[in-house]
Formats: sequence, structure tokens, C-alpha cells
Amino acid sequence: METLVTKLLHLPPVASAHGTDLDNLMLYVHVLMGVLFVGWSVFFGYAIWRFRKSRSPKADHAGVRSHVSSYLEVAVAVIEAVLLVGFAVPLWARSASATNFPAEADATVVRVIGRQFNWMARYAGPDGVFGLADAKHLSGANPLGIDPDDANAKDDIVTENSEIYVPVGKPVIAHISSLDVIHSFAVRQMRITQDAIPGLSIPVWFTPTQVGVYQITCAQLCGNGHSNMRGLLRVVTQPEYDAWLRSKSKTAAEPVSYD
Ligand SMILES: [Cu+2]
Repeated sequence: METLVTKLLHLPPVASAHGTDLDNLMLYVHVLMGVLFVGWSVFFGYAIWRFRKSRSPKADHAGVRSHVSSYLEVAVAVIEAVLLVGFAVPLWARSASATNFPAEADATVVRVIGRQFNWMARYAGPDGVFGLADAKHLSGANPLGIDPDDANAKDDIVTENSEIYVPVGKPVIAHISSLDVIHSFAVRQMRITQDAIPGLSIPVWFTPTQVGVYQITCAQLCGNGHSNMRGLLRVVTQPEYDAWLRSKSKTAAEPVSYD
């Protein structure tokens, strides 16, 4: 969705619930910085002209006597505090804080794993429970080390083609991790970016509001193939998502050999 702010700041269209608040905050910060830049530039020019040599041949060691600049400094600090306390912190608390995550039962839960140079996604499948995984099961055919003997793992769905499906209008909880080096999972239209760090699983959440196909970008230089590390986030309707899940689970229900 294009808004006045996305046009003004040349941002990609916004397609997530918290995106507009983030864009607005960016606009406020830009406006403040713009006012400061213009204001200080004008003052700088004025000071150069006002205290030119021909008018002030002798240095005045007492300096400025008015308190206007102090009041201005205080006003700028107050505006910055309002932006921080009134906008940035509440937005973080609402949209990113670990204490404010949606319940997993009400969300699409997906594990996103970066590796040189693509993205894998893992879903819990129809049972809603992720199967066990262990490094001892790792192989080329089983890059996530999923335990073939764990009943919960049988219906897990893994996509290795850098495509992630999620239904529209429902929170998505994405647990971001990496198999090798540090990557960064970024979807601009969703206004999310999270580093993918080997050994850590870091959750992020967002609610896609617009059906569409969005580019997943690796936002961390991760090696020679970094620029090819693009993926697709496919935001589809709930029935389309259910159909996709069923089509995947069918193959997952067949006996899987990870050897
Ligand atoms: Cu990468």
C-alpha cells in the first residue's frame, strides 16, 4: 500500500500492520532533522554575516549574552524525548518486544533458516508440533538434522527453494536462524529485518495485510553469493495457504528417507 509517507520518503509500499507506525516515526525523525538542518544552516550563515570582520574588528570575550540558544537546545531535547518516549518505545513495545508476541495458537509459526546462499523454511505441519532435530542427523538430504524417528517430525514441512508461504491477515511468528554465517532476514514491505545468527533462534513477528509476493533480502554481507540470496515471501489467502499446506503435507506424509 502506497501512503503519503512512503511517497515522501521513497519507501517501498507497506504491507504489514505495524508498517505505517514505523513509517510515521521515520517521517517525524526526518522532519525534526530537516528543521534542525535548515535552522542551524541559517543561523550559521547569519553568524558569519553578523560577526564579520568589518563590523566586529575587535573580539568580544564575553560572547553571547542572550539565552535563546539554550532555550532552543532544551526545546530540541524535549522534542527528541517525545519522539523516543512517546513514539519509538511504545512502537517497539507493541511490535517487537518479546513480551508482546501473539500467541502461537493464533499465528503462523515458521522457522526460517539462512545458509549460503538461500533460505529454508520449516513448518510444523498438520500436528502443529515441530519434530526434534539433532546435529547427528545432518546430511545433504537432511540439512536441518530432523530426527526421522520422531513422530512429530513426520509431517514437518521444509521448503528449500527460498519460498515462504504465509496467510494474509494473521500474525506470522518467524524464528530466524542460520546454518553457517551471519545472514539477515529482511522483507522491506513487511518492515522487518532480523539478523540470522548461527546457534541462535531469534523470533520476529509481523502481520501481513496485503496479498502479494515480496522479496526476501539477505541484509548482511555473507559471502560471494550474498547478492543471489533472494527469496520470496508469498502472502496468500487463508484457503490458498491451507491448500498449499495440504499439497506439501501429502508428500510429507509419505515415508521420508533422510539417508
Ligand atoms: Cu546471507
